[in-house]
Amino acid sequence: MTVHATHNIDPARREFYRRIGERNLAPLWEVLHKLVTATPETAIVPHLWRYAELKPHLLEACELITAKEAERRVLVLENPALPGESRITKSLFGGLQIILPGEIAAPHRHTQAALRFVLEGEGAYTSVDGERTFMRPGDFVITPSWTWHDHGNVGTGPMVWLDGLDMHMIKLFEASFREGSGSDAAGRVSRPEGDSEARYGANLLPVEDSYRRPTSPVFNYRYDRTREALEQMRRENEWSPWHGLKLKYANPKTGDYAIPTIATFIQLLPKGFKTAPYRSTASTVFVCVEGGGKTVVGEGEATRTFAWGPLDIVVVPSWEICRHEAAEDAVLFSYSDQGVHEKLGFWREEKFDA
Ligand code: 1HN
Repeated sequence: MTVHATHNIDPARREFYRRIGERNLAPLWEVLHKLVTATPETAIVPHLWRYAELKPHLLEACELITAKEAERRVLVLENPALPGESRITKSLFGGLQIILPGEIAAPHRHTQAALRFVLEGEGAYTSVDGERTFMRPGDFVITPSWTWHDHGNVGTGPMVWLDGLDMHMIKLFEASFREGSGSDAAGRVSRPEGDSEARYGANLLPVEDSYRRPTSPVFNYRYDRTREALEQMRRENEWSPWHGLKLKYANPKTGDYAIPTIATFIQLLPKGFKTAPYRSTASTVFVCVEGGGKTVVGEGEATRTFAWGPLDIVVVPSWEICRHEAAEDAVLFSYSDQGVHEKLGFWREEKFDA
């Protein structure tokens, strides 16, 4: 959209703009307030994907293309305001991947870091950097930037997970690299299952440690342990008015988010809990892991309400006021670009009274 109010522009100025345009120059004063807005302007809209509506299409995709042919059989969650751009938020990718028994998704690596949040099924593994982990529903698994990874399903039913990637940050900086499985190193299992959990997942860290990535060395944050932590903590009754009981998935070496570019959280809202209105600069994707409730986004005429149940996915844009209500005990997983906002110093949040 061009914002030049040409009918108001003095002809001398218009003529000047035309001439400087030929030199690839333009007047900032015509666009300054469009560029530097008083508050965030979001290109995306809030949206809900109901798992029950998605699942049949995932199964249909299985009949139309093999995992081998697709490389990754993923249905992209497209923000309705940005069709064709493979964006769930401006900066993040979201998609649902399905893998059938006996299938493998061949090794590859890319600069984009990825998370998997397991929705359904069992018997599939992912291997990252030479170590396998079998995934179960609710597990949060990470693939650091430029690590070889592949998936396989040795179980008896389909397995579905959510893929979240820092895709559009990498694209913004034009720093995308990808490598296929031609290399010998690709997908070779070099460490026993459970190795990283033993080294880094027991509140212990090796004194002599060669691990140097900024991403967490723990690559499967298992749901049984996560759920147990929430259940134990709820007894202390320390509910945040804005978040209920909310924990971040942390890198045990640094205390940072598990993936530096993607902030990830798990939160418990007990039955009947209503969070106080809240907004932040991070556009956020929520997944209902258990229970049910609703999310109210926006203000006044533009208010939208999304009722969710297990495995439904809701996206909330930057700076839109948001609150949740739990109709029953609810567990929400979420991911956003908050970690980048914080590291670069432009993170903002606003907490309202209930
Ligand atoms: C990817 O490599 C995976 O490895 C999943 O499972 C989703 C979406 C965009 C680009 C690469 C995977 C992806 C992806």
